Parts: sequence; structure tokens; C-alpha cells
Amino acid sequence: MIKAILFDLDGVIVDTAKYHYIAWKALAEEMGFEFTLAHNERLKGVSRMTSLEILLEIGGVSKTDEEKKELAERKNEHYRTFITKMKPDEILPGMPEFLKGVKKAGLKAAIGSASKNTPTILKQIELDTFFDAVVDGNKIAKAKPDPEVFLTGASELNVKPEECMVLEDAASGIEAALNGGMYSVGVGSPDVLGKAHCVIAGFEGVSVESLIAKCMQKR
Ligand code: B16
Ligand code: MG
Repeated sequence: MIKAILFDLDGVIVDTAKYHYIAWKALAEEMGFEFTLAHNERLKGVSRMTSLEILLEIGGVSKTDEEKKELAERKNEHYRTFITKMKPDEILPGMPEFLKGVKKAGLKAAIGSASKNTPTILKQIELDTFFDAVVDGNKIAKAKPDPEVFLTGASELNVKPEECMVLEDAASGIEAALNGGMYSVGVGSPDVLGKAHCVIAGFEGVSVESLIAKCMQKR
């Protein structure tokens, strides 16, 4: 029986990938190489420092640890100029209704995100008091596909892993859910998220009850 829903943040509740893209692209251009939207796909669900490593690998650039720290900080400052202007109308289509449904069904809800900017984003979209637990990049040591982020969420909610359904847009996040022994829903393309118990394109017209039923079909 599902007792809790664990939400990834970027790509499930809001689309911040577009802001990450602008900020990483600016950094790449400064270093003299191109960073495309296809490259940006590789950064979804990945931590900030690992994102930087991938960016440098794409550009064939090497930097010292000190320089990497400075680049990551600068990228984050640029990124924050966008997220500090976010409004609740940036919550993805269907998600406000889905969230209401979660509460109505008496289910617990937690955030499981790699982002250290989670508190800022939740505040901007006015969901900072909605969740029963928030587990983000500030709290965890091991990045997805390690299940730490979701297992910590389950433990904070006082539910067992097998009672959790994870909503994720990144393949590494689906793997994290499966590694943790949880049900998983991929939000996006089946080509990328095929390992999930079920895959949806988005939340418009999707109720929590129908999603749980769909997920349970594949055990
Ligand atoms: P920050 P999620 C992830 O959030 C993003 O998908 C990923 O692109 C980003 O690099 C990561 O957060 C770290 O973000 O720089 O804000 O700490 O999808 O796990 O909610
Ligand atoms: Mg995500």
C-alpha cells in the first residue's frame, strides 16, 4: 500500500532546467566552447559539481579544484538571479491539482531533490509549508542513483520504502528509487525513463489514485 509520495523538484514540480541551461551556457561561452540543449539533458538530476565536471569534459577544458569552486559559485549566482524571481505560476501544468489530490487522499508528501537551492525555489512558488519533509542537496552526501535522498525522505515520513512512490524526471532518479526498493514514476519520455514502474508525459489530468493503480500493475 502506498502511504507517501516522494517528489523530485526540478523537472517534476517546476522546470528550472531552462535556467540551469542559461547559466551553464554563459560559463561555457566564457571558456570558448558551445553548450547545447542536448548537452543540458546530461545535467538533469546531477549535482552542481558533477554538472561542472560534465561541462568541462564537453569543452575539453581542465581546471584546478580552486578554479572549479569559483566557476560553480559563479554559475550558481547567475542561476539564482532567475530562481529568485520565480512565481507560483511556474508550477508545471496539472501539478497544483495533483498536490491537492495527494493531501485529499491522506498521503504524506516529501521532496527528494539534488538541488541545494530547494528552499529558495519552494519559497518562491509558495510550497515551502506544503511538504511533510524536504530532503535536498544540503542534507545528503550521496547523489542519485544512490537511494540516500529517498530513503532519508521515507525515514523522515516514518514510512517503509515499499510504501513510497517516487516521481522523477531523470534516469538517475528512477534508479535511485529502484535501488531504495520504492515504486517509481518517470515523468518524461519512456526512452529515457523505461526502467520506471510507469511513465507519464506530465501531470495534466492525472490523479494520484490513477497513478498508484498504474504503477501497481507492474510489480
Ligand atoms: P543546485 P532535482 C537537480 O534537481 C537538477 O535537476 C540538476 O540539473 C542540478 O544540477 C541539481 O539539482 C543541483 O542543483 O545547483 O541548485 O544545487 O532534479 O534533483 O530536483
Ligand atoms: Mg529532476
